[in-house]
Amino acid sequence: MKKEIKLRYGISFSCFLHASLVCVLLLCGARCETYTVGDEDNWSIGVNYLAWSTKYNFTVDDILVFKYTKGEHNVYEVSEATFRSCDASSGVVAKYTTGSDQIELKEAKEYWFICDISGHCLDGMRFGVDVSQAGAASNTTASGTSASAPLPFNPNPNNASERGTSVIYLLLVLDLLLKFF
Ligand SMILES: *[C@@H]1O[C@H](CO)[C@@H](O)[C@H](O)[C@H]1NC(C)=O
Ligand SMILES: *[C@@H]1O[C@H](CO)[C@@H](O)[C@H](O)[C@H]1NC(C)=O
Ligand SMILES: *[C@@H]1O[C@H](CO)[C@@H](O)[C@H](O)[C@H]1NC(C)=O
Ligand SMILES: *[C@@H]1O[C@H](CO)[C@@H](O)[C@H](O)[C@H]1NC(C)=O
Ligand SMILES: [Cu+2]
Repeated sequence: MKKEIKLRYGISFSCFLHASLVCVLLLCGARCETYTVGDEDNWSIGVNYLAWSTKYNFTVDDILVFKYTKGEHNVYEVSEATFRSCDASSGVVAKYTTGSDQIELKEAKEYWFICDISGHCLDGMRFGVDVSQAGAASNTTASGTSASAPLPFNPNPNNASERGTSVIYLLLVLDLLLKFF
């Protein structure tokens, strides 16, 4: 843990020096979380997604992954009214059908999702998430990590997703290369 913090401060320092695209990517890499909808149950019938959606606090740039067998389900982003009625003849914002749909929560707002396969929405394949601005909700007093950071880099005290961490390592290497060549 200590090593990781040190690494992140190292990165934030080189961020400060470079103020580069790499830096912008790093900020996202450290902050974004990826959530599999339904956790190990994936996106399927017979799961209480309203309960699932209250398990986490979602912030801007988080990613929702819907896993299901292509053709058996789908994912529609819809309006709140369509979420409530389960009638997707109107109010559809976006449709996803690949079976492994990654949806980035880009804005601080409420998002509503349903499955549009006949009957599935009414059977519980629907939920909403209220996405908050990054930083607004996270107020963890982790020992010595957050208080004294003078740089615009906010190390997430919660576990970063594996994806985020590997992005950091990749970009750290990139950043070092940029320094030396
Ligand atoms: C959820 O999806 C993953 C990967 O797509 C798969 O390996 C796993 O078996 C699925 N779980 C269930 C309960 O279907
Ligand atoms: C979400 O945020 C609320 C208040 O901001 C907090 O009480 C709750 O514990 C948080 N939940 C999680 C899973 O972090
Ligand atoms: C964070 O927590 C501290 C005390 O624990 C409190 O004084 C402060 O107002 C909180 N900040 C936010 C943004 O909630
Ligand atoms: C963070 O990850 C470690 C292992 O990578 C795990 O043991 C620990 O429970 C996780 N903590 C939280 C809050 O998820
Ligand atoms: Cu379905």
